Amino acid sequence: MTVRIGMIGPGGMGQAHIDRIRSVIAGGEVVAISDIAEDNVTTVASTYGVKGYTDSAELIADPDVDAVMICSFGPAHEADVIACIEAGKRVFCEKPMTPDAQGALNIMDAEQRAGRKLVTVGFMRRFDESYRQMKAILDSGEVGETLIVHNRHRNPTVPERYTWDMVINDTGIHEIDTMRWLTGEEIVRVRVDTPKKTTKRFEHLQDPLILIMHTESGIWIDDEIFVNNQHSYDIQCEAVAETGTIRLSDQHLIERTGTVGRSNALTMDHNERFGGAFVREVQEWITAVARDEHTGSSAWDGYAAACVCDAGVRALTEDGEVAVEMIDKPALYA
Ligand code: ISE
Repeated sequence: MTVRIGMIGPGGMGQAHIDRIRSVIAGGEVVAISDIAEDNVTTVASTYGVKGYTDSAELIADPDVDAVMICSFGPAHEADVIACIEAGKRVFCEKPMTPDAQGALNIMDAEQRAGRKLVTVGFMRRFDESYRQMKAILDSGEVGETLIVHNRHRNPTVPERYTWDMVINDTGIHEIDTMRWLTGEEIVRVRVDTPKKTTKRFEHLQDPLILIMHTESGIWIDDEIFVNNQHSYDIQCEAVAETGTIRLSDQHLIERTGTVGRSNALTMDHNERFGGAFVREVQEWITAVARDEHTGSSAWDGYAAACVCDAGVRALTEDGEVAVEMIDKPALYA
């Protein structure tokens, strides 16, 4: 069976997914797109030869659409995810599922009314080979307990429409989810430290910043988030355990040697750095949809990350630590 996919919000990320589905992923076909920007609907629909809608509700209701991928702007996700659940269609929603916990609670309520898990959240780092190897070593117990994790999340630039809170709920959310997955623990307290600001970008941003997180058992995690470093998409992670330290290696594709010395090619783009992870996650989702099964991160993972984001956004404007508030896990997600 070929899974017929409708995509909401085919911007850069969405079109990268369409290209992957057309070139390297098996078992799926994008048959329709929707976008609130009419000119984008015309361009993307004609580029890929698919149906185009300006109203996402019409795409979700289209009988030719078996399942939906949502790649629109985070604040627009909630209504479309709930509409997919109510239509009984499986939905892959890019991160953040919702920028705040209330929206995520509304999605979990809809899924519980439906009585089954239909939502998969696009936390792609869980599918990255190097993170997976790191987790396998930590889970094996061969280096003892994990004590500390250091992260660095750097982007070349972000556009002016990137609001002050997105540092946490659009960028830091990657480490928030990855740390929950890597340690197998919830994050219970956060703090934000604010270094000297870069002059290279917009005044409305605190850039860089350090997000400090504590897990249930006391693992201490830091995350330097610097979204206007002017040079590269640079993701680093180092776990310090009792008898060993595991670190992602540099992710450059090539190393060049010449008259000016030896240098690495720097990645500028998350689609390049995490290309393999995106392919694996979307392939796994399409395969599961064809079997009418759930796979990947659930709405609970989207909710848990949003709760940490809410605390992190508060910590951006308050001194000291902020506790993460979460409901008990509903039975559907046990
Ligand atoms: C973007 O949405 C992503 O997901 C990137 O991985 C992240 O580095 C960037 O900061 C986000 O805005």
